[in-house]
Amino acid sequence: SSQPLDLRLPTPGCYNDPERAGLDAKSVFDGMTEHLFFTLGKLAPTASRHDLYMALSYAVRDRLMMRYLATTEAMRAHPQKSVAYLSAEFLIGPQLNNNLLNLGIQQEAEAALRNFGIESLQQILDVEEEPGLGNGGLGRLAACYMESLASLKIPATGYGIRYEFGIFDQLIRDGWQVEITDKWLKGGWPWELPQPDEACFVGFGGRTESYIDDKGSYRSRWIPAEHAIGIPHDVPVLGYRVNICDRLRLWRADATESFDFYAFNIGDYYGAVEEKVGSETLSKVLYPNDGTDEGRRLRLKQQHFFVSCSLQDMLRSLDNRGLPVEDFPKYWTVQLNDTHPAIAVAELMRLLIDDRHMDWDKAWDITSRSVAYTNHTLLPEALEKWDLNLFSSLLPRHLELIYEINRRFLQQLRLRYPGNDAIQRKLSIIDEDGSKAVRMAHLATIGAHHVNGVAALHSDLVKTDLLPEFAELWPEKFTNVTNGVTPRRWVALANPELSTLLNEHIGEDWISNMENLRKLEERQNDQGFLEHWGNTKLSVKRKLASYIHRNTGVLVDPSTLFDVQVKRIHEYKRQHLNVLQVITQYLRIKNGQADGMAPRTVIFGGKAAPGYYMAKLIIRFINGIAETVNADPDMDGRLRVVFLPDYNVKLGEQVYPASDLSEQISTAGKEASGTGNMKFAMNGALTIGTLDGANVEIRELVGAENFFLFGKTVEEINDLKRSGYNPGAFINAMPELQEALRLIEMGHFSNGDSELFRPLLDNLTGHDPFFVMADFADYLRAQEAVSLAWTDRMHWNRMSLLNTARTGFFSSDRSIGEYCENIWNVGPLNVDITCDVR
Ligand code: F58
Repeated sequence: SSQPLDLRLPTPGCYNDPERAGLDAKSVFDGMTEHLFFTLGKLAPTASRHDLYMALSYAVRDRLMMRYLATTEAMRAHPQKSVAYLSAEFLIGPQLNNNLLNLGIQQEAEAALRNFGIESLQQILDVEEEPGLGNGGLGRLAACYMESLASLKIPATGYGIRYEFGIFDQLIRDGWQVEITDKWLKGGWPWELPQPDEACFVGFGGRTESYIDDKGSYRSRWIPAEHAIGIPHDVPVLGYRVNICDRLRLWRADATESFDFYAFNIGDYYGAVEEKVGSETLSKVLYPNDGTDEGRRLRLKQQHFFVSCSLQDMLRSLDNRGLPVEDFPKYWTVQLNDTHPAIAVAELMRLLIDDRHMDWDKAWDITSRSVAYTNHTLLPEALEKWDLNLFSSLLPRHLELIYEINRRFLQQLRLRYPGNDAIQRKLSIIDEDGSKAVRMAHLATIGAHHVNGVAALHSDLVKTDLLPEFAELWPEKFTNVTNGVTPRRWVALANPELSTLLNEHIGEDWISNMENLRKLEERQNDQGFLEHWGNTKLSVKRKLASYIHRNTGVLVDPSTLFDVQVKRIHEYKRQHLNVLQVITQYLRIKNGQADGMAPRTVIFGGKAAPGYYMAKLIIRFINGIAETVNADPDMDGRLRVVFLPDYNVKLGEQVYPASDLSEQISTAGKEASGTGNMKFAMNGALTIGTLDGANVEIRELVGAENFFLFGKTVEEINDLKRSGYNPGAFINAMPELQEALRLIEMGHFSNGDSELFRPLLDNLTGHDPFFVMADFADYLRAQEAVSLAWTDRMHWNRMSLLNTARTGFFSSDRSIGEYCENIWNVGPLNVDITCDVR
């Protein structure tokens, strides 16, 4: 008989075994070699760059796993409250460099790569495909928040959907946007761990029925007509230089086996296959809408799918640790990122009442103490409403529960406002004006203990314009958390040149405590330092110029003012206002009236929703102007216009650091916050902007003298609306604007085609819903102030420095700190790793 082998499991409590996951270059190299051989089946001499990317990523993932398991173990041994961030989108961007930075091993990785014949880490980073699991700001915010949660050591899970196809890739053909599918999974994505053992079932459709349970009580239950399975795919989210590692849990839809078998048994092979195909489409594709959203059945299914899986998962985690369901609010705080996950209010009630046999009051107490809701928009067309027929056919039991939530709420209203039927109709969850619909913002507001907007101005407007009666009813429920962005990705990673400068002069502490950038203010009058500051920006601009040349063929001069507008294309964001201003500059140059005008490179980037005609026409418009301007020798050295195709997180990382001027020019009251505005300012760009969203707070912090303000305020816009806005009156007062419009109309920017941009012109000269004409003159004036400021470069550099120094407030660490303190009531977890972490 053989002797038992002397095998050792990893030492309990030691998750940082240096032999298995050390952080020195040699260990990283060894890890890569192992993965090349055993995981990828490759030998080093024949490994491609993609192979090396995969090998390095797996080696890095091993190092995250140590911290991830330590975190899970700590939460099992000492349960404490955890954040569940529910979001239909997580726009996480490239993972490798962020994880290297947060582990502190960028240089070690570079050294390891040199042994494979790779000179710079960048060559490997370039290979990474980003998962585009979001449309824009909302999805990116969720990603920044996960990174800050981990960095602040707050235990958290981000719950979402693992879309097989994320936001489309954008090509530009003949000036038009063309969408192609994003195949982010095609080369294999090394950052996720599927956990099929933790799959959850979700029902759809069918009917409800009453029955008498074994204790003799009447109960309801749901008999769904179909099911899907959610398979969790976990992505570790490591904080900056900490031992805790949170997770993103993304659900992939699969078919239910039980149903397949049933169909096989009755010989309906085709039906079984159909069910499989049907449920897999649930997580197939991200809806590429930005704002306007017609009631799409599949989208509601997606929402219920990921919300139900996530809540079941939270309840199961209590069961697994032997914690009582009644303590749900003690161990979970559930944040709804907009109304997309708002069905959680009804689903948690259903799980507690139908599955756990809890009574209504107890279930409502638990639900309403656990859930909070963040609003991200005031645009009426973007407020989610579901047609009642659609809703009841898909979620009949949820509708019953919503009716009961609503009945109790309306009763409360009746007592508070006797005889006021109008207010009941206005606040009801069910919209009865026209065809009936479920108002998700009302469901979320009634079910949540807190409702917050995403910038000070926006949160005020939520209270005064969007939900005023709710705010009067529950004033303490409504609050503000101004958005933030992570300084790790958006400065430390994206702008290594600036980071080095900062580290040398004020130390590295700003990376985890961004208010420390204030120390820079001491240098604001130091000529040598300001020169250094300007040169640093210039060297980053050179890199972007080379990217532009490689990707668009346009040669741009890095010494010109880089004037940048990158964000989703939307009329309210007013890219067309920017273009009209460019045309004016073009005309001034043409007419020899351009003295004192700063030479500029005007850069645009952003995707349009595929069904949003006007947005797509704006892209065509930008490209039309770019073509005419860039081909005109009179413009040489004075004006260039560039449209960067396929704007995404990766490209954003190149753009923000290389910008001089940040265009934040939405119609006042329309942009809830903006987050790009923050990324620009912290990287030293000056803002030209309206008093909208977080622009207001940026201006207050950096100082009015370091910000180019223009445009009508929310009140002025409202006054214009009330008095019957007539864009013609503004146009008539501006001969230069008339000339610009006339040129467009003549086809000057469309090869003589006078029809191409007509819908745009008709829109602007007709009803001009976003007040482009009303703000044009003041915008032009502000742009002249920009030009003037650019002529005194030292002064410009000083303003730029002050923008960086004073925007530490916009770190997502500050935002998350406020959520923890004012909304979630959670604190940090101390993960005790017995072995030392370097
Ligand atoms: C954005 N919303 C806001 N929605 O427009 C922006 O002001 C804010 O800074 C940001 O949220 C973060 O708070 C946004 O990005 C979407 O992309 C939705 C996706 C789902 C369909 C409807 C639009």
